[in-house]
Amino acid sequence: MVALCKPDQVVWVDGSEEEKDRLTQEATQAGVLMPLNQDKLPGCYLHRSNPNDVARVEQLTFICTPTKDEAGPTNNWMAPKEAYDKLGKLFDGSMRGKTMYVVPYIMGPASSPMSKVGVELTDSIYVVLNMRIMARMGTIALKELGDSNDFNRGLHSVLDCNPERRFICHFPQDNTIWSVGSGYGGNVLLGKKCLALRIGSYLGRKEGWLAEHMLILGVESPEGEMTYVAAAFPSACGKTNFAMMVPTNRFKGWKIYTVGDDIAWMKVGEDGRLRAINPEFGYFGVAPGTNFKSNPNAMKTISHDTIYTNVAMTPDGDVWWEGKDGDIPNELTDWQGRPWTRKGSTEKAAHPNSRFTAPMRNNPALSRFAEDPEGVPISAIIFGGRRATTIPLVIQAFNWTHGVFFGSALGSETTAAAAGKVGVVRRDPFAMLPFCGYNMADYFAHWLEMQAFITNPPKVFMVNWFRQDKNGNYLWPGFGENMRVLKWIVDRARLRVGGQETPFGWVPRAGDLDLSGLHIPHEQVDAATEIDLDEWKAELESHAEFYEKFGDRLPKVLELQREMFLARIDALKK
Ligand code: GTP
Ligand code: SPV
Ligand code: MN
Repeated sequence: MVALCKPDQVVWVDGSEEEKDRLTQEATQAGVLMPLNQDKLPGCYLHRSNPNDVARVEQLTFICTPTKDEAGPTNNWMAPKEAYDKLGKLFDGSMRGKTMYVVPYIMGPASSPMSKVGVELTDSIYVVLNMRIMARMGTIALKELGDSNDFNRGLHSVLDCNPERRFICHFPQDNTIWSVGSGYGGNVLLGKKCLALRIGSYLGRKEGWLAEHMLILGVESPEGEMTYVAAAFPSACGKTNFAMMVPTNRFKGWKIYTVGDDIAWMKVGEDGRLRAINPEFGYFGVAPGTNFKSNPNAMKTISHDTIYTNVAMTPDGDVWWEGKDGDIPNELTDWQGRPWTRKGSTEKAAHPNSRFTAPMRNNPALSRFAEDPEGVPISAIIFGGRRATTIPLVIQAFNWTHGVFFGSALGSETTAAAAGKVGVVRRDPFAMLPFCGYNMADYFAHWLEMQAFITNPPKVFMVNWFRQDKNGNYLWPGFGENMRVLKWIVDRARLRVGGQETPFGWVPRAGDLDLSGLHIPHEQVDAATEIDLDEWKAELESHAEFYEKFGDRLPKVLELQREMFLARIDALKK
């Protein structure tokens, strides 16, 4: 790769504190990082990306399997040879005058049977400093690798950051990722979406485990009973917030512990239970909307040793974004470095997909099992999306197959986490649409097959925190109030609370959801939990178009489920 990219020098990173200080100083001198107010935010820096490079680019992300069918209808595909040729030309000489950093890293706790080693070669000092937060990196990874040859080969160059020369290519058969032309998180921190999800899901199918876009949390009752839950919500749909939730006052004594906030690797343990680890070491979280009321644990987590990307800055070197606590400042520097005033500016001061990169060990709610090499046992799996209509606050699948149907048909409104139009409902199965590294129909089949290996499969649920009234206001208050829903989920998973059967699953009966002390009108809760047969009919009919993409490859049982639910509606409406 050195012969290809022709860097001026090669630096092997070791992950030490001294190295961090040296690289931070270099990045500051080069203007890649700006020191923030070190009294308020010790160890914190601001990075402003190229304005054309602020989110994942799904149309430029490719799965390069030998055949197009292996990548499937939901992925962009490029033949491996074509991709290597095309990107090879772009990498040729791309690091002239630059440093190539060699970044060895582990996804997962050191010496966990579930962990994987990667090596990312990059010419971006910003990538190195972010990787150091997001993964266990440096000497520790070389030690983990030993003399094995089994590691992910990652190559990254920012080039001139031109969207015309931007490609993120995955070669699952080669355990290789080539990323060029971007400096943005999900496109370039190759351990995260590229390895842990796209290559990971491919390996998971081959090796019999699951790589998922899921948070993992532990919820502890006042009596000390701990239950672990994994939840898949699409990008910018509430995973980090749910994983760090501080329960509403009504649930004094209940506590949420974070195991992971974005990615779960799950396999069946020796006890026959589904066990999950978080392969990451830090959080790459959405800044807007984060405040001491919505997510106090995140605010504490990002108060030191954090890299901020594309947020606004106050005159005294503090950070700011839309939805932060306190009054809106009169004057700011916006995410592009331009002056911004409260009275005069119409654009947002922080980019809607501005982010923080913070060490997981900063999190006051970090689970003491977050680094357990065996993972935590999962009792419930939750799917959720951002849906203004149709999907109720919570509903439980009748069984595992029905749960896989829930996941396969998940829909959500698009967000700023990916380039493109925001707010359009699209199918985002298992919140994995942009992250599944092989044919999505085979992925559904893999999920269906997993049941055979799990002695006591987790119960499966669907939630929606984002249903709206006709004026566009959220019906459900969300955040810490989501504990009310989680409590029902835990009790259902432990078979000790009632439910009401509907044509599409179990929902709480009146009285099953603890609503005491919730200061919203009863009708509003009713509207958030309502199941409208006409809306569901339209929903199920809209799944057909999505399913048809997969042709015969779609597991038959999923289409049968869809038709059965439609038939149940018709029977009810007679
Ligand atoms: P990625 O990092 O892109 O995968 O996002 P995520 O799924 O971790 O989403 P995150 O928790 O960062 O939340 C995204 C946005 O949704 C933020 O602006 C939150 O404030 C908002 N949000 C999170 N939970 C809730 C909720 O319960 N209700 C409402 N109304 N908004 C929420
Ligand atoms: C997401 O978009 O789901 C993220 C941010 O978690 S990124 O790392 O850019 O993918
Ligand atoms: Mn994510």
